[in-house]
Amino acid sequence: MARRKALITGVTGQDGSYLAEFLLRKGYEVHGIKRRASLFNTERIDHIYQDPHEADPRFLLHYGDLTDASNLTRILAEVRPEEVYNLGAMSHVAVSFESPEYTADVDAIGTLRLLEAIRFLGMEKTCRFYQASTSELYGEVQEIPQRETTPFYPRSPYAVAKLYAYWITVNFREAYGMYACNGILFNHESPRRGETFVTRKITRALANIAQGLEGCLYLGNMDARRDWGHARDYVEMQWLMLQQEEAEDFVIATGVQYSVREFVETAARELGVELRWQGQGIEEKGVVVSVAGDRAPALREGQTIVAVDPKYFRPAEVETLLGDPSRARERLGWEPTTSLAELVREMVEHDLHQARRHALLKRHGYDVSFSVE
Ligand code: NDP
Ligand code: GDR
Repeated sequence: MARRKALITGVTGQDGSYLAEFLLRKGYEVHGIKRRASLFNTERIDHIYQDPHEADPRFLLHYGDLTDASNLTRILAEVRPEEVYNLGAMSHVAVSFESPEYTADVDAIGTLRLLEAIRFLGMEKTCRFYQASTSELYGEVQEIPQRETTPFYPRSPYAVAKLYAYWITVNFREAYGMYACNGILFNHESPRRGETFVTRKITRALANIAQGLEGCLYLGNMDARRDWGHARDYVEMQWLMLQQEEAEDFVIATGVQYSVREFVETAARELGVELRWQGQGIEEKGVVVSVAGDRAPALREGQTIVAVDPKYFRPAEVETLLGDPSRARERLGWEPTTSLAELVREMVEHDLHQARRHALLKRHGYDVSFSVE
């Protein structure tokens, strides 16, 4: 029997890498679209890379871009996948205020390009389509918790672009009978999370500070509240959404929320560090109260290791997001398996391991440079 084929846009990203692993385990032939860059950008998928010269590879990469319709059409025509996962996006909310037009081109029109290519090739009845929709659609929340029926109110160029992508996916389902669905996923994180999203920024910076490689972690709005899950759990739901009898849109969330400040405290505790908050607003600081164990040898009582930098405030903020995953629980059997404490532990372990390696190299006179956001 022929192998099922899946095509993933955004395969080099956090979710793309977990989804590719998951689909390979399921026996799929997995095709991924990656952008050309001046450096390798495949760090997250190098461990599953297969040399195309080897016999019968099951993981294949294609150069492409969501801004390039002819390229998308050609790849789809060559691969003829049964499932397309559109995970590619300019996915950083703050950056979307700096590059709103590009964000719209990739996140909104890119989705249309992909759907039109499927239709143009006559594949709309044979190819199922997953759109990476987002809790950012709820923005200025109209109902707590947010579910599939909660009205949208996007608060950034990113969210507005994703709103278009959401509706064009629904429209292709209704207009052409295509199996196309939206996963409205709340924030999900992992050790593979991009370094400038707040969770990874926190675990990476605190690990570096604990090892004496950085001095202070600068953050924006620490009152923001998010419903954080683990990316590995969430990609399984992306696949399940494409295995139903009928295409439907689903919220995927844990149903529990925490503030950015609470995330910082939890990560610090993983390093054996207790923090006290001093000051308010842009004067707020996280000061070390005690250090236990051997994970933070560079830290001393009274040291300030967290501070606010207003440059990280957003022109319009999404203050609070909390999902209600009841529909996914009932119809997909969704149960979040990773608690926030477990998620933070895994991320801190990973970043501490890296920080210790850097610190060791530095002690032995090697130049270690890494970017600090
Ligand atoms: P990442 O930022 O980690 O990955 C984004 C991927 O999109 C990368 O592979 C990136 O390539 C690729 N990409 C960016 N621009 C283009 C382009 N012009 N053409 C083709 N590919 C492009 O995001 P995540 O993995 O975290 O998220 C996956 C998707 O899910 C995104 O669409 C995101 O908006 C959405 N989402 C994410 C949530 C989360 O909490 N993680 C929650 C809800 C939705 P490169 O590596 O070259 O930069
Ligand atoms: P978000 O994630 O905007 O929810 O989008 P991010 O981690 O960037 O921000 C979460 C909240 O933390 C606040 N914050 C900071 N954020 C960043 N990045 N850096 C900081 O220094 C900082 N300080 C405070 C933010 O203001 C915000 O309120 C993510 C992305 O993955 C999207 O692609 C996805 O659609 C949504 O999650 C669901």
